[in-house]
This record gives sequence, structure tokens and C-alpha cells, in this order.
Amino acid sequence: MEIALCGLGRAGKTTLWSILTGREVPPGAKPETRRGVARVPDPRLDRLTALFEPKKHTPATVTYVDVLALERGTGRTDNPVLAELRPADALMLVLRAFDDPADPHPEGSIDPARDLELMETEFLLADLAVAQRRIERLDALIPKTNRPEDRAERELMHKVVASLESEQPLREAEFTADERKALRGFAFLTAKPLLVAVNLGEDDTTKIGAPPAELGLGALEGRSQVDVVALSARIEEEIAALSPEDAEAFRRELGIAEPALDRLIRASYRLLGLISFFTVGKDECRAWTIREGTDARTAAGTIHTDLERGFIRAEVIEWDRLLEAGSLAAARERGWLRLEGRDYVVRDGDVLHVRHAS
Ligand SMILES: Nc1nc2c(ncn2[C@@H]2O[C@H](COP(=O)(O)OP(=O)(O)O)[C@@H](O)[C@H]2O)c(=O)[nH]1
Ligand SMILES: [Mg+2]
Repeated sequence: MEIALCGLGRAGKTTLWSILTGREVPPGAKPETRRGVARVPDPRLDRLTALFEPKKHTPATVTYVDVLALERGTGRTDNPVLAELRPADALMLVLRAFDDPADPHPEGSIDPARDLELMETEFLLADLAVAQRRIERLDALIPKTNRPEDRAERELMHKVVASLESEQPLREAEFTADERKALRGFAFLTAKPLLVAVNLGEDDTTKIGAPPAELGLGALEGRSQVDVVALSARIEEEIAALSPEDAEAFRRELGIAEPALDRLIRASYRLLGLISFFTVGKDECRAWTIREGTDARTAAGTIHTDLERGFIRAEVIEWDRLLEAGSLAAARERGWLRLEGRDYVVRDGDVLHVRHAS
């Protein structure tokens, strides 16, 4: 699962990517596409780890891709940056809200609401170009082949165009499940979940975690598959360099309850429709990533294909019940471990122990 960081130049994308992934980008490094992994902070896994004291502790991860900057007019061209965004499962749009006269904003002033509108317009235009090109092809093809599936696709593309022309992103348009499936192959940008990261100035700490309206981004309120996190990349950078104790003290001083970076990663995870289940033991406590709605057998397959193939049953317990019991054996004794079959829909926070035939 990948999230692409996008936005205008000098918004703080690379800075944010570097903190998210813990990978250093030396000042003056040449701009390039960078891919890196962030650990998903999860206090539930931390508590389980404290109980089991395993040799290994493995959190879930999300991959972030730092791509080159977008600019005004990008959507009307075949800009290669757009092609880099298409494979992503979601977009993180970084909006610059910090001022720095020494490092001017490419649009000449600080105005996150304008930048949001500008970028969304480019995405709409880019998708529109894709749909229109497809319609042209189908128009040429249909008289020759006369296939009903081509006609159906053309109808769908006209629906796409109508949505985009009325400035409605595809993620917010109404499509049937089959239509959504047919759209997937086109990798429309406005169909992807959108996480807006507002990069505040380091004096704007009172706005960290503020709702969109307080950031002048009321237009984002209540939109489906859109989330907003306000943070200061500079402050997160400083916090990342501190020891956990000092970081905690620094945050308390600023009145920040939870690290903004944690919230950003968690919002990414949620927006991607992902949940975690856990496996525990003396060797390893680990969080596994699945899509919401995944059955127990498929979930077992994320651990190992053998577990999926030979799946018999899963012993399941909620993470906090397991903590309460103190061990798997104690939970089993109390009858708290449920035996679930292959069709059981795994829930966020379940601890699974898979019984399988080898
Ligand atoms: N004052 C301030 N400067 C920042 C912040 N985030 C990034 N910058 C600076 O803005 C410039 C552009 O940042 P960069 O991450 O390269 O932006 P990108 O072009 O979007 O990748 C760099 O000089 C950063 O140090 C921030 O929160 N506050
Ligand atoms: Mg950059």
C-alpha cells in the first residue's frame, strides 16, 4: 500500500517524507522520486509486546513516495509526475501554510485554500484528459466491433466526464460497485483517497490538529474519503531528533497531546481502508495489515501462504481481553478464545492464532 506525497514545490513534501520514513535527505540533494517505509504507531501492539517480551516486535507499515513537485498547468499536460501518482493507493497533498520570505512560495503568497483548489483542479483536468482520450478511442472502435462491453464502457466514461466537468472528484461521485471496478484500471487521481497535510509555521502550534474550518479549509469539511491533518514539519523534525522523554516534555510544553506524525500515519492507514490484527508469542509480536472486511483464511494468508492453504480454524481474542487474561493459556482456560472458521471477518485489534494442517 503506497501513498504518494504531492503538491506544489517548497511545500515541505521532502521534509515530511524524511521524517515519516526516518530516511535522511541531505540538503541540496537532487530532486528525485523517493520511496520509503513508515512504521504505524500502535499502542495496542506496544502493550502486547510489554506482556510477551518477545525477541522481535514488528509493527505494520505504510509506504510513502516523495514525487517531484506539481505546478500550475500540470493537469493539462502529460506531465511525468502525474504518471508517478497513478499507481499510488492514496494521495497525500501537502499544503504550505508556513511563511519564509527567504524561500518564496511558487505562487507568490501563502494561501493553502488557493493551493488546494489549484491542485484539485489539476487533478480534475488530468482525469478529464484520460476519460476524453478513452472516449475518442471507443468512438473509433465501436463502429467496427460493435461490442456491447465497449458501449457500456463509453457510457461509463461519459458519466466520468460529467462528474469531472461539474468539478466533482470521482471519489465523491456515485458509481455502482461494478462501475468502480471498471474504473480501477484507469487509476483516476480524483478517485483516490486524499489526505491533506497542512504544513504550519513553527509559531502556529495552536493550530496543530485543528479542524479544517479553523485552517481556512472549510471546503474540506465532511467530504468522503478525504482527511486533514495540520502539523508543522519543522517541529516534527525537531521532535524526531529528541529522546522519547525529551520529545514528550517538548510536546507537553506545546500542548500537543499526540505526535502529529503519528496522527498523519494513522490517518493514512484509515484512509486506505486498512486494519491490523496481531499475532503474539515469545518469538515475535506483530501487527499484520489487511483490508477491512477480510476473512480469517485470507488474513492467515498474509502471514504465510501455507496457513491459508492448510487453514482449519483460527483462535481469536480481542487484544485487550488477552491483556486482561495475561496469557494465551489463561485466556484459553477461561474460555475467552473463540474458535472461528474461514469465513469469520477479522476485526481491527483481533489477536489470531491460526490452526492449520501442514
Ligand atoms: N519554516 C519552515 N520551513 C519549512 C517547513 N517545512 C519545510 N520547510 C522548508 O521549506 C523548504 C522546502 O521544503 P521541502 O521539504 O524541500 O519542500 P518540497 O519542495 O515540497 O519537497 C526547505 O528549505 C525546508 O526546510 C516548516 O514547517 N517550516
Ligand atoms: Mg521535494
